Amino acid sequence: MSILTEISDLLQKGRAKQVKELVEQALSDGIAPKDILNDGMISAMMTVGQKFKNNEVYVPEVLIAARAMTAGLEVLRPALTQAGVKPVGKAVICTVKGDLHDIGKNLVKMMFEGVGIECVDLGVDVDGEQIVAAVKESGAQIVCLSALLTTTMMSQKDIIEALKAAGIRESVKVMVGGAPVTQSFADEIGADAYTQDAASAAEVALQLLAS
Ligand code: B1M
Repeated sequence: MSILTEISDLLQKGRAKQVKELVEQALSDGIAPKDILNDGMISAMMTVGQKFKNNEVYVPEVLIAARAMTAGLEVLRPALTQAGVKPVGKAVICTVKGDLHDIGKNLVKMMFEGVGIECVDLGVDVDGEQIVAAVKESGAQIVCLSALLTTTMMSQKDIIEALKAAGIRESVKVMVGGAPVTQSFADEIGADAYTQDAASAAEVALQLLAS
């Protein structure tokens, strides 16, 4: 069994300690961090999601798999975020109101930090009022909104409306993402950018900062 298959297998079983150790080993074997992330970890979470959908596993199993993913991500963090990158901008980042999924949001944050974008991380279940206050306080140029549930996607729109109501919509670029979000939804709610994954989000954020 390849080490990436082993990581995937252990992650699905929620074995956080072993996932951590194997991610360390994979890095010291010279496997590219993005391959560990995509082929060992994200694909494993997709499998867990599919099993959850089919009622083959339930919330507790999903939760322990998520914990194992978080443990593995912590080991990957230094490899994904090169130390000493000069700050090029600032982003306020969160998972939106009603939504507690934070793995994708944390990944976006890591990728942003990796290209030198400082992040004000508001965590999960965040509403427009909190975003408006954080943008005013931090002077961030980008707002990054993650939503994983079809029922919380509209919270992204609510936050854009809150930015408009506060008169600061034009001072920030709003980026949206998360599994159910699409380019057409992003267009519909008036976001400035949508990307499917965290690495492209960082690339697009750099373009937005440069424009
Ligand atoms: Co939940 N969950 N969950 N869950 N969960 C999903 C999302 C689901 C698709 C599972 C399924 O049915 N197949 C389903 C949603 C269905 C829907 O709305 N269509 C679901 C459900 C139903 C629920 C509950 C309602 C279950 C319940 O209680 N009955 C509940 C809701 C709680 C709440 O939020 N209010 C719930 C709870 C949970 C746990 C707490 C157990 C746990 C979350 C733990 C945590 O995050 N700390 C959990 C998990 C882990 C999942 C799955 C299995 C995995 C999500 C994940 O972390 N993926 C998920 C199934 C799936 O997604 N296939 C599922 C890995 C992560 C790297 O991917 O976050 O998509 P993702 O991020 C990607 C991209 O989307 C993108 O970048 C990343 C890749 O590079 N991205 C962005 C994300 N944000 C971005 C922002 C950007 C740009 C890109 O710019 C701003």
